[in-house]
Amino acid sequence: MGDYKKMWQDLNMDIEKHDILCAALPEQFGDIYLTQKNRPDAMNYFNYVVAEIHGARIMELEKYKKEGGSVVGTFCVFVPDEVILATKAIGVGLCSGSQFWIEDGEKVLPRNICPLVKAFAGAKIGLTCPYFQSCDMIVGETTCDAKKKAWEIMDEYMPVHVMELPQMKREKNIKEWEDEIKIFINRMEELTGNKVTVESLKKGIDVCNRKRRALKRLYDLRKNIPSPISGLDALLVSQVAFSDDPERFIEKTEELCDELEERVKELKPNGKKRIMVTGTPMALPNWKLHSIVEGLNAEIVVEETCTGTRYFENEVSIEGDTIDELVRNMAERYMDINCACFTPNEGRTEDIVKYAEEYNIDGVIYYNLSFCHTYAIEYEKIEKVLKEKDIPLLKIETDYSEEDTGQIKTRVEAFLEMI
Ligand code: BJ8
Repeated sequence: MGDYKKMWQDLNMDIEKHDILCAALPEQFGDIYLTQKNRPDAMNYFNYVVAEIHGARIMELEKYKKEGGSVVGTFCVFVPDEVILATKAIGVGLCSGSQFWIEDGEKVLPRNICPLVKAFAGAKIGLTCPYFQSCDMIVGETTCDAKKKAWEIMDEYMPVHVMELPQMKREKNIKEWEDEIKIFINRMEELTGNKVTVESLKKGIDVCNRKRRALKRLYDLRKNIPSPISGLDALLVSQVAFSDDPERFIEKTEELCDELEERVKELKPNGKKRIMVTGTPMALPNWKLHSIVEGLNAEIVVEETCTGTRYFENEVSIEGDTIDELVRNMAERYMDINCACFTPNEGRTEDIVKYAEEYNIDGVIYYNLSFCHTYAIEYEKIEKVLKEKDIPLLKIETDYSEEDTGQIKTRVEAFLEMI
């Protein structure tokens, strides 16, 4: 990474503390990613993004802001990127995937809540994340209790806009989400000074749809036996999708897929067990489960998570001549996401069963971040259905620390032997 000290100082960061994080990440990335054999050449771009994660991309954001642009941070796949793009703002998904931020997060939040929430709070409070420092506003949502209450704390540190996500999927709820999108449009217009028009919204929808298509193409390639890309690499691509420039991301992901298409022609069976991961998201730099599983005789070929299929499945229809019609299209697409915060949430079970077949999987690992109650409770339903279908299932509940790595490895090893 280049020398960005001056930029970080201008962003009012805690340089000393941030240096500790900067020193640890390359080693972690090197050990997990660069030791993989026979990686696609096109992954070099994604390696570069990680190497420059707190540097080059932040420079772009800062340059954009100097030119009068706005940057907003998001935490959930329900926040409609289309609106952010339509107001000419840059949206960045704020990573909350490191143990590094937990200590600071616990200064303002109880210890017994999900690490993702503690990490994002810690990243802001400890002044160790340049993305937070670059953001003019963050956009929260009322998904789980931990997030819902954390916005009130975050509000003391920076402007926060909270979208009220309905927790059922009736027609009335879809209409409520339409209203929330409209309120969000107003707030984004106020923040940026740019009016949303039918044309700008259609443009935003088009970019997001093309991004979804690129990710879907990558995932479809993983259906090959064996997959032409490791689960670790595919996860990295998904994680980068949240913060990279969308057009550049689409181009680089399509390049990667072109290369993988060539690879598919040469593939030979590798005897590895094909695993689906389902559950809570894995924000950058959370590579814990993937590195454990792929360190054994297995490959992860699909993630039914928000850093996986839930991010890109289903497109927003571009049909319509008014903002109201386009907002309705968006509400319909977003309300089709099967997050465990909904009741009931049958769609998720159906998705898991469908993917198990499509990706030809041998077993499912249910990944549950500690203290995420909605996903923990939903486990039972999914277990029941997978049992009926005779699909092996292993539940792993964990946080970002390394303390249980050995124990998880032993459990995954036993699971792989069993299937
Ligand atoms: S749509 S999964 S990104 S809310 S923060 S719910 S892990 S206790 S992230 Fe999520 Fe949107 Fe749903 Fe997806 Fe649990 Fe933690 Fe809450 Fe979490």
